[in-house]
Amino acid sequence: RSVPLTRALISVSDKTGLVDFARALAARGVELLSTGGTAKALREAGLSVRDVAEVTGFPEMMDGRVKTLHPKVHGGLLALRDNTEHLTAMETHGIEVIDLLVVNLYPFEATVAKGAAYDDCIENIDIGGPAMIRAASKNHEFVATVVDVEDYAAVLEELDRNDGATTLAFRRKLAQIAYARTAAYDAAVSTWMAGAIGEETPRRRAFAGTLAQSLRYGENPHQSAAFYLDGSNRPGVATATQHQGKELSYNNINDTDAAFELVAEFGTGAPACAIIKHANPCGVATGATLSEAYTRAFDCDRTSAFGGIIALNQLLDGATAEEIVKIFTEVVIAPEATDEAKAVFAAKKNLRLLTTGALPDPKAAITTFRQVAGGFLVQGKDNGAITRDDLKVVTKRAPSEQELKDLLFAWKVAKHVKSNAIIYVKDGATVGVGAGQMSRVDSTRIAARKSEDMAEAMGLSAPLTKGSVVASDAFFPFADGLITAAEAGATAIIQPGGSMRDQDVIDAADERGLAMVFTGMRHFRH
Ligand code: 93A
Repeated sequence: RSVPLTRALISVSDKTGLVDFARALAARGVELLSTGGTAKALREAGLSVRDVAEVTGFPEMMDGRVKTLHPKVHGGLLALRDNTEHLTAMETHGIEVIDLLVVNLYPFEATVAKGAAYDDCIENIDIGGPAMIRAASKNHEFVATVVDVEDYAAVLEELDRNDGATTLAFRRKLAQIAYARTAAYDAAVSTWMAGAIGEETPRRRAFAGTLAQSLRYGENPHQSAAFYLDGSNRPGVATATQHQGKELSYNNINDTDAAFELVAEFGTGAPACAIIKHANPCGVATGATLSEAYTRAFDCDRTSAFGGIIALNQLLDGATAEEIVKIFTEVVIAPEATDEAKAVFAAKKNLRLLTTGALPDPKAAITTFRQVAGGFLVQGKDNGAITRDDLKVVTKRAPSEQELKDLLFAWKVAKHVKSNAIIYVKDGATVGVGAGQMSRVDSTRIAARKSEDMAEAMGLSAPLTKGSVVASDAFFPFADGLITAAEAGATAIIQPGGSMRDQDVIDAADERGLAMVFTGMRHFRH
């Protein structure tokens, strides 16, 4: 049914577009009711408004904690206008109907994002706003609810189309949006609290985010997609500044995240670079300079690096930018970039440059989720990390100092490669990556073969796997994977251990003079 719009209650924290919208409503003969700050803004713009305090007969009190929590407000929002009992109650208690509710909530998410103190966050939990939104939306049979500045124009169009009334279909659509907002709001409160009290557990949590961007499409052009912020304000692709290039796609965002999370493992110490294709690294390296780190990462697999996504762990300088633009790259993400680097990139219109101000903390407690048919799988992010003290040497030969360094490097990378993951590393650079195979021995072979291809392309006398070390994200179930790695020239292995056949694998290593360490921790990634 159509409901003529006679009275609107407007109570908004974000006053963007408020005056124009209210003026347009007033011009259509709508009476305006408002809370303190909103009423003040409207009066200053020359509009006539009734204070909610006048309607309720109670002043706003307790620092505004109690403004609209009153039967005269909630009765006006909830009353069924075709129910005689409801109508009698309205008459008895002097309750007037409200046909339109316009509310946007205390900026809780923004308050958390700017790192406000606990008490400040608590004070920004809106109570009266969500209560009204939920009440008005429940009663969408009669009441329209607007929670988003973006919908003001649609309300005016609706009124113009329907002779100053709203239709049920329109009110239903608004109610659906309104409940998404209150659900997201409470989820943000719960998520913040979990962090604030150190209870970052995937159990008993709610999930929601705020829409950052509608994406043109998803993984494929026939899939619709959007990008949401989780409110944590964690440095990364979600909060980055884009300096140039067209809009990021769904796949770009996914790959950029994978690249940046990987390079963040290296902190801000030695310059490091990760190049990602289809969410897997095709080259990761450290170097004396950032430019060297990039070229060494590139040299791991020059073929795959084409059209890749590059993450850097420190200030992107002009020299590195010069190297990067030699081939086509989709996205570069770094904490900062110099003006020279930006100038070099400016000539490459399709290249997106993102800066974040900082690296994400790889140890942060974060909850991840993925959808399965009929549900969600939820888990804490893999923030497991080991040091050399955690390693158990299981072979006759212990790794040399250089091997140890490379083993730990390879292990960091392994965490970011889809299982089954096999990573060959030499002198702080990957020289072969085997990812996402259903058998571990295949990953071992593929990584070695790619390294042979690179050696041929670069005119080297031997593949770089010769004299390398190898990481395996989970244990070798049989000795064949280790034997393949040894044949490719690997001299040391890092793996979790824990297979029934560990002894076979250790024996195969000893026979070939390999050093092997167990981490006791695995890094499956699916
Ligand atoms: O503190 S509250 O939870 N108590 C209330 O009764 C209440 N009613 C509306 N906050 C309340 N609001 C919120 O005030 C609205 O959701 C809106 O965000 C804000 C508008 O206040 P003002 O008009 O004074 O700027």
